[in-house]
Amino acid sequence: MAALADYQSTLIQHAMEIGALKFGAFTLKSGRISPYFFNASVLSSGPILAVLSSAYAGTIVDALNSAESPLPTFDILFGPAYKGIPFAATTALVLHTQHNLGVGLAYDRKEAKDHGEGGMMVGVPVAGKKVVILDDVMTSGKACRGAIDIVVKHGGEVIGVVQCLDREEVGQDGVSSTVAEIEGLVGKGRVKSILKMRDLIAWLETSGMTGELEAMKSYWDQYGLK
Ligand code: OMP
Repeated sequence: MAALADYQSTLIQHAMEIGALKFGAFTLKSGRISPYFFNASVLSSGPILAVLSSAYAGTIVDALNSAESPLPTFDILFGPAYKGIPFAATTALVLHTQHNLGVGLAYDRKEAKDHGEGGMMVGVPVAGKKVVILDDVMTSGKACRGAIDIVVKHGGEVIGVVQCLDREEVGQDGVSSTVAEIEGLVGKGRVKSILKMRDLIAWLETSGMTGELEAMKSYWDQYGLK
């Protein structure tokens, strides 16, 4: 396992302290029973948003500069409702203040508004623009696929995806990886994440939480990347 970068262990440490990362038995949206759950909605204070959005922005900038699998320059960060919205907003702000990179912000509503400005989309119109989707957690890729569909339906081109946590699981067919399935839609090497499941395992290896570590490894054997 590769050593964790400082920002990764800081984020895991904060997530543990505030109960955003929990170990136990959790039923996921996909129906899989997981020994851990990452609840990004708990990441809701100024200090933790600062840590998180700096990590998202750093991941995006590294991806733009990557030699192996660069992310093309893009126009808009799209945060899917609901949890993606504050994270995309604070990350767009940090891209500007810390990296001198100006991108637009867009997000969707879960229910169409039938008065005022109306519609499903808020923020900079995505039509004809290059869009990066920014969201919390990827498991089977269902949520991510939904976000891609929305952007495409409104005329945008999705050129990348950034997640807080890639759980590195096999996709809905139980065979190919979720990342490979999503990269089939947005381009190879264009699904990026701050943390991966292997980083949580690496962190557990240094923390002395042996029971949790064993449970994580057997989950990986069942649903992890093949
Ligand atoms: P998929 O749509 O299967 O990729 O699952 C991703 C979504 O599941 C996230 O957007 C969350 O709503 C939720 N989730 C978590 O928030 N944390 C987890 O650790 C696991 C899940 C999940 O249900 O798979």
